[in-house]
Amino acid sequence: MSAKGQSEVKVVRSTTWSAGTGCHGGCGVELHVRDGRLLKVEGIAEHPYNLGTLCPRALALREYVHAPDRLLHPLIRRGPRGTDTWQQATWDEALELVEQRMTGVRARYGAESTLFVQGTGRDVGGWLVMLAYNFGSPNWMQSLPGNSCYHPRLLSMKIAMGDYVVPDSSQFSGKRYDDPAWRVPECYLVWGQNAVATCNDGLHGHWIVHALKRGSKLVVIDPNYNWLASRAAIWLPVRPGTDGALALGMLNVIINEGLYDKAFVRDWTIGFDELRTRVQEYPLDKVSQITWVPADKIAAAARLYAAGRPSALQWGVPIDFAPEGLTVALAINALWSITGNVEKPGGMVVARPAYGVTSYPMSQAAIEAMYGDAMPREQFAKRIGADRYPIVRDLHWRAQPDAVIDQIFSGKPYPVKASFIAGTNFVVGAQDPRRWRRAFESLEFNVVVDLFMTPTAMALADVLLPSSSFAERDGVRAWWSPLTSQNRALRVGECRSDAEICFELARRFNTKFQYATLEELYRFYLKPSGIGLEEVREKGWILPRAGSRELPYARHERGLLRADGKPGFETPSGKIELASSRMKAWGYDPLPSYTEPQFSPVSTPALAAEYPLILNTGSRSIAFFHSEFRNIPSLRAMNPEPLAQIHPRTAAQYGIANGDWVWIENQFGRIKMRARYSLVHPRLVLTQHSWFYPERVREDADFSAYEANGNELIPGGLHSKTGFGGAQVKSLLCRIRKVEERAP
Ligand SMILES: Nc1nc2c(c(=O)[nH]1)N[C@H]1C(S)=C(S)[C@@H](COP(=O)(O)OP(=O)(O)OC[C@H]3O[C@@H](n4cnc5c(=O)[nH]c(N)nc54)[C@H](O)[C@@H]3O)O[C@H]1N2
Ligand SMILES: Nc1nc2c(c(=O)[nH]1)N[C@H]1C(S)=C(S)[C@@H](COP(=O)(O)OP(=O)(O)OC[C@H]3O[C@@H](n4cnc5c(=O)[nH]c(N)nc54)[C@H](O)[C@@H]3O)O[C@H]1N2
Ligand SMILES: [Mo]
Repeated sequence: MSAKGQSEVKVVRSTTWSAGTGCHGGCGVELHVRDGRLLKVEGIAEHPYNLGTLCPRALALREYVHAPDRLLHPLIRRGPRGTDTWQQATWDEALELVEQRMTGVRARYGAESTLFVQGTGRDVGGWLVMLAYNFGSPNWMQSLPGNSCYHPRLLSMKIAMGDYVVPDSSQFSGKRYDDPAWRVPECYLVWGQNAVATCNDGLHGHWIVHALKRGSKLVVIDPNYNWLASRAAIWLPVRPGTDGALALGMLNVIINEGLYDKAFVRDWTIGFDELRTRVQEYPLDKVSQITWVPADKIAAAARLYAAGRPSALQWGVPIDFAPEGLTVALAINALWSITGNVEKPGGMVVARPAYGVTSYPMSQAAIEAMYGDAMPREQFAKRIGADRYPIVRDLHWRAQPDAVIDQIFSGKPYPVKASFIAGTNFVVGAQDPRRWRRAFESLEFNVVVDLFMTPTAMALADVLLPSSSFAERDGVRAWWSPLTSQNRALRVGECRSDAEICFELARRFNTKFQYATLEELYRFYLKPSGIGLEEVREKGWILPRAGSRELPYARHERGLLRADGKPGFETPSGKIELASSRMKAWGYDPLPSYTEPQFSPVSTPALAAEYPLILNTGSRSIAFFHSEFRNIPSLRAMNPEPLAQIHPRTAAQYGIANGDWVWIENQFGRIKMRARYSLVHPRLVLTQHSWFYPERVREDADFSAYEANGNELIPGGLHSKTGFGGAQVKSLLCRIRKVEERAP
């Protein structure tokens, strides 16, 4: 106690993740708490990931953690779904009910009839897998058509290169930019990513800014003149959805002008001749016509990128959303491969979970090692979509979302009857959200786990369980590097982490579950690292040790990438496959190609006459993470209303002033947003996504889920023929007009 009778301030070091910031990075933070209240959050200056910086969401954590509308207790629905009729319950009552209802469904229809649904990569995924497998269901899934977030890019790398690569920003070294082995990328190509606001998957957005400060020349491929575009040496304002053609056009220039790395292509790739033949179908005049980017600009960008020794490339989710997103991603793999930028300092380096630590068992052997005989091979094979998509069958360990929605309605080949939904608000965030809602409304029983009352919880939950923020969680995080720890600084209400909730249920569902405590499970995860839980907690973050095989550069030459220890890549041929043997075996085109968006001035000219503008939904705001944070006052103040960016010239044409409310409409519906002048491509309307009004969620008939939500304008089920990519949320059509206020 201090002199004033207040307790001392306790400072707890932890790592950001969900819930509380969302994002896919892991920033080091100090959480200052007193008497069970979070006072403030500060970035840790010496943390190798964020180097002390924090985003507005992390800085607003105090408001988030102590938000007056947080769910503090388990709730059981007493009235019909869709009504605000809840009864507070104890954890025992709530979990008892979940156990009873879900085991009932399991006994009647089989475990596979229950879905385990997550959104993006939060501190939920590993726990949901654990719960699904120990319940006996192979059906865990992401709530996004075509798995169109990162999975197409990840799979493209797995297929072409056998590993995932990321730009080398010296993140594997404690010395960071002072590490003498690291090189500044001469060219940094940012392809469809607003990285400074979105900090994606193991890349802190500011690392790109650091490279620019050190002299990297920037190429930006983006239809919006965003912050990075304004700093670019070359900016290519591409027509949304046509990135596949652009990549093939750039490959055409690099190959035909002989700008590729001949030694690397000869020694480490296969399929170059086929690729050379294929890119002849994409001469620049044709590519320019498709993409709306002048041919000389495309050529200049290709030359600058190919000349870089090294060049780095960071890409964003629009690539996944493109029609046939997987093949677009394959074309971009070919770009960094033929220019010899793989496993080079300042180029693209292989990233794996830190020290092999992962909560995702990605092989039958790994499942057995983690969870015994909970998920036998025959049961695993029942994954929804495995019969339709060979990649789901052979490579991807989840159910395919579009196949799931179809199967809910058809009941074939087996019925779907219940769901456990954690960390997703798909009644807002999924494309054609009404169809997703109808699908889950038809199930017998739904559990939702969230921190707040969302449209998804209102519409669907029979039991609603209160989750915690990362400040209330203990854990270990190994999303590439470094290996980090999360340390609980406080508890709020009766909230529990997803780990705690799923762990308790897994024990109830599987009588043979072999872990007595969560700590035991963490120790199991850490086994491959040889690092103890105490050590991770004490140090906070652990980078790869000197001499470790996790350190990047030329690992393919040293036999450090393949399981058999031979030089090369973990692909069937041991080389980077520019023409993919696996794609061919699955019956797909082994080479990248271009597919036009389904609704576009080219595919549907008559429709485009009626809806002359390109509708692009989902540009991220730094204040929000998808549908989250609109209930947090300081963040909402940054972006109080849903915004649609439009070029001033285009706005003038429709009599729209900056800040006017506008209707955005197309053949699927209409939404209302505020027009915001910006330097987007003049034929574009660029909207935010997943808007709802938390302040009206309990009152409005539709929980305000549709009024300003771009997903209302997007058909469900759009996806690539591989099952990966193609939700096309960024390349539809629309028109726009001012909302005429009626006289009072
Ligand atoms: N603050 C914040 N951060 C986030 C999120 C969030 O909601 N808020 N969401 C997280 C998630 S799950 C994801 S997937 C990532 C996504 O983050 P990003 O990959 O950055 O995705 P977007 O913001 O959708 O778009 C990035 C840029 O692509 C441009 N663009 C739009 N359409 C196209 C196109 O067809 N081609 C090209 N080349 N460019 C296009 C947009 O103008 C924008 O500048 O962000 C993560 N981080
Ligand atoms: N039109 C359009 N739609 C899009 C996109 C787009 O660009 N345009 N982007 C898409 C993309 S890339 C993605 S990944 C999806 C994302 O979609 P989702 O991942 O479903 O994101 P949200 O809709 O915000 O729902 C997340 C919910 O989880 C809760 N939550 C946060 N952290 C935790 C946690 O740790 N535990 C639990 N139990 N709950 C938590 C939040 O309160 C929130 O209600 O949206 C997609 N939707
Ligand atoms: Mo995403």
